[in-house]
Amino acid sequence: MAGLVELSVQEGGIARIAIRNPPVNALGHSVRAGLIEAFDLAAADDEVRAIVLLAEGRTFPAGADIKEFGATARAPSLSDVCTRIEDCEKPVIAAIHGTALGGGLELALAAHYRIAAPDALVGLPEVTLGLLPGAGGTQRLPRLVGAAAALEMMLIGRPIDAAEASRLGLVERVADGRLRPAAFAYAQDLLASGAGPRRARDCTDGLRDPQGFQAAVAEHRARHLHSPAPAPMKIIECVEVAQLLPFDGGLAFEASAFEDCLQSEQSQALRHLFFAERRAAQVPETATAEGQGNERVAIAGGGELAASLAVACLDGGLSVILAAPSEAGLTETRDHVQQIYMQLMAQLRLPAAKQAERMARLSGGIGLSALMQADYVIAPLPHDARAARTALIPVANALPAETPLGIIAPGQAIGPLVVGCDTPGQIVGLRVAGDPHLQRLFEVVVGPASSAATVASTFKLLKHLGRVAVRQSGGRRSLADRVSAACLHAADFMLVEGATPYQVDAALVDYGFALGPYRRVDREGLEYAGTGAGVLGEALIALGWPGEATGRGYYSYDPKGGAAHEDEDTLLVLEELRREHEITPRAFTAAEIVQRCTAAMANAGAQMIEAGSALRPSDIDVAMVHGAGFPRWRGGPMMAADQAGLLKVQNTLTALTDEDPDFWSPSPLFAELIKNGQHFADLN
Ligand code: T1G
Repeated sequence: MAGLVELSVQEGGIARIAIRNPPVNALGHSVRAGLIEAFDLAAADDEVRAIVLLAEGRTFPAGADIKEFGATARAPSLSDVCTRIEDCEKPVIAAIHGTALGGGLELALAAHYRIAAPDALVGLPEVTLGLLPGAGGTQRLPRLVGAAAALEMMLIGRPIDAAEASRLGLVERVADGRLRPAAFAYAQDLLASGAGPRRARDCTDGLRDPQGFQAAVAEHRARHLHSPAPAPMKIIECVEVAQLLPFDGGLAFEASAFEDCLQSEQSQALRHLFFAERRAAQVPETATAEGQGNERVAIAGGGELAASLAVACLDGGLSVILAAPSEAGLTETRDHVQQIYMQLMAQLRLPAAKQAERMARLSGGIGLSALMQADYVIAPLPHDARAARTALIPVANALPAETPLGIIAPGQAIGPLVVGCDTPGQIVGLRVAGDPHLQRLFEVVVGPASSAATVASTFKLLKHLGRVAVRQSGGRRSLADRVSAACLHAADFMLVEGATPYQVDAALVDYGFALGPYRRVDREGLEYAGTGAGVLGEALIALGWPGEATGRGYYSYDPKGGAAHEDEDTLLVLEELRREHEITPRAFTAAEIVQRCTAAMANAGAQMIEAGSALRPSDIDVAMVHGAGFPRWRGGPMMAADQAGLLKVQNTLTALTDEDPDFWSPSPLFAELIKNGQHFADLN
């Protein structure tokens, strides 16, 4: 059993089968083989009368080993293991703690009985990976809990707690003390009562109401008709089959559906992002420095951004000190924090008791002295470079040299900002698109002088806050904004050549973006594009275009979301540019719009890899998915380029180079990877 699965027989003839595969007891091949061996031995041992299946460490298995997907599947499959467990002639009790997810919950469903720790969570999140529960979950779960609850769990993928699982009949007991003694006591009770194996495959509780079952299937089918990934509809089909076919027929159907999902580009993209989000935290600095503790975070300054940062830290369980310049500022910021929590409570996303507990961890002070006790200081700075330096220097120079200082200075490079600070090594930049308490992505801007300790402490803090942190260096704007600006630039060229902003937006929304680039400019102003956004943007700005001042886009959408209409100045500039470049306007297909915009984004990403602004292509993907609405099931611009084929993307860029060599010339990285038969993924 290679040590990953241990079998021992306790007093009373109860076998203990324990999985030990840190960090999350993923059900990789060795674990699966070990489980088959352990159950064979336990079944053959006459001394054994019942079996308790449990896991060491932080959690009952959190799923199949996602790293194995994409490689050749190796027997025994997890479905085989589940069948082996369910077929056991002796009662099998699964003792669930931590987060029993995916294949981990399926393993527990194959057991005959389930007992959970009070704080355990169980769930089937496969759909978030573009997959479906492929180890019998789509057949066993509906038999236990019915179609409605089963579909809810599998299509949303969100775990439920032990109490909810017990209410649904998914677990038979919730331990009221320590899990293991309770599990063995449960096994004794079952033996004493003469209870034998109770197999989910034979359970009909969830199939008792055929009409209700079919209605739930029909309702979810209608809801997921246009899902871009195959998994949701496949899950619905598997659940439908659970009612229509014998169990083994359903298992076979599920296996085939699982394989279809596994091979889909959407699942490959979603699995890529799962690891990309975790890989982003692997930065050179954490190899040489240990981040320091971050129990107390101080926010220097006041206002809504400071309040949102405070909420993000309070939600992460930290103590927060608001260091405002004045009593009035402190009161205002504190009120903002209160308003945010009131809003979250109104949305039923936060119980009142939790809000009170968090507010109790919020304190405040006036001036720099309030910062001195903090383990980490965050300082939002003014947008103007001079004002930013004026605000930064006293804060930085008042702090102890080893206190990490994360500054938020949109549109400004870190290097020039820290000139005049006594210890620039303690400073990094933070970039967050939107409200920090709602945004998962933080970009960590490493300045030329930023120390490894400061960077490591920043990544440690952001991990503690459950954020996705991506390292970047150089440049005045975030990785996401730079790639988004390239998309807008590519779109501008097409406007000059005859496309309309609506066609561009519609094509990219159809591709999967939440907003097209022009709608986004209209809503956010050129903030994310900045000057040099594109030939049209530059021409418009040169004409003193009002949009730059009013934050309005090249043309304005009806604020109520109705039809858009072009602005006169936009049309005039377009005519002028067409005359100047002797362009005859032509129509563009949606496919061509997407091809050009995605090629421009991949090229911008490649250039940032080459320049060392970003560590790896998957960091660009994470930044774009979380920071710019790139469709998650496409994996990000670099993954999309790999799936489209790098030679094809390079050819798109080359064909456009005459239009503007500076913008369209393909990064040499394309030729290098193509020559070696590699992909961007090989650089991750
Ligand atoms: N496979 C492989 N590695 C995994 C893993 C998994 N299932 N889950 C986590 N890891 C690694 C992760 O990459 C990281 O590695 C480390 O464990 C800690 O994870 C057949 C098909 C369990 C809630 O989708 O949701 O079962 O970066 O940083 O924040 O039907 O991990 O340290 O090298 O996320 O405390 C279904 C995925 C799989 C659950 C813990 N299961 N995992 O969160 O730690 S498909 C899932 C999570 C399946 C079957 C189907 C979270 C977590 P490293 P972490 P965390």
